[in-house]
Amino acid sequence: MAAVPRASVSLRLVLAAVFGASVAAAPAGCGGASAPPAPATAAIDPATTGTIAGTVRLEGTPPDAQMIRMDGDKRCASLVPGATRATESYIVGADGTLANVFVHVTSGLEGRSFPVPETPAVLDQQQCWYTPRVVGVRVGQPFQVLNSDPLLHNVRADSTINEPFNQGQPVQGVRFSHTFSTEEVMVPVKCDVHAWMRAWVGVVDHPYFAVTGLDGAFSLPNLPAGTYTVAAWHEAAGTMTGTATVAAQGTATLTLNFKVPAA
Ligand SMILES: [Cu+2]
Repeated sequence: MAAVPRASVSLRLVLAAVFGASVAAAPAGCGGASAPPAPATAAIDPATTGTIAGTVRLEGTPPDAQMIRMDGDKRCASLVPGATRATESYIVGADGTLANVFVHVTSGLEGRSFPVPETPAVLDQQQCWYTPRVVGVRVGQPFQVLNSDPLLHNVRADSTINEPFNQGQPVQGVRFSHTFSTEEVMVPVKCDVHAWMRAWVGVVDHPYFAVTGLDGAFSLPNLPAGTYTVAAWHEAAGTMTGTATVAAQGTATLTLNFKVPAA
């Protein structure tokens, strides 16, 4: 495949490996009153697919983390060394790589539908903290909230498109299962008992999403050859998009650079 040029223009992409006919990018759209997941369209021949891969970085210096006191709930405090924990609004690795970014395709997949996994996506509560902080789930896929702590949590999803839920979980090991009915990026999740607990759920109706780790990397494999809009969301830095054109059996590189918002 062709060599991959790289640039890092904020709010725009970089891409490579252009091949064959491209699909015009339609306006990004998500949410709305989409119906229950349609039956999956015909399986995609792997020989016709490629990958969008890249890295998300943060430009600028983020505000310092704040220390959270967890001694308001003595049982939380007993689980956490020092009874404090730093906020995680920005988790930045070497060279500015940015973690906890939800990356997903927002256009280019029109007319396609995909099998929905039966395996649940899980949001855990451990030591009075959500793990992971950002999680993706498919429309129609089981979403489970697990309480691994020996104390009461109350998980509240403040969704604005899907039906919200509010569920007490008083017992260690209990799981609450929910299914989202339509796309929503992102659904904020909070705990009514512990005000510092924060998580976000990205609900999409296709398998092309990822959450970055400390290396800022993401990969969206098995995409049919074509042109796609890719959106990235971060809890503090906001949202941005890029575009990439994928060739069959090729890899398009997409660099997404967030800026620290002005205070
Ligand atoms: Cu809690």
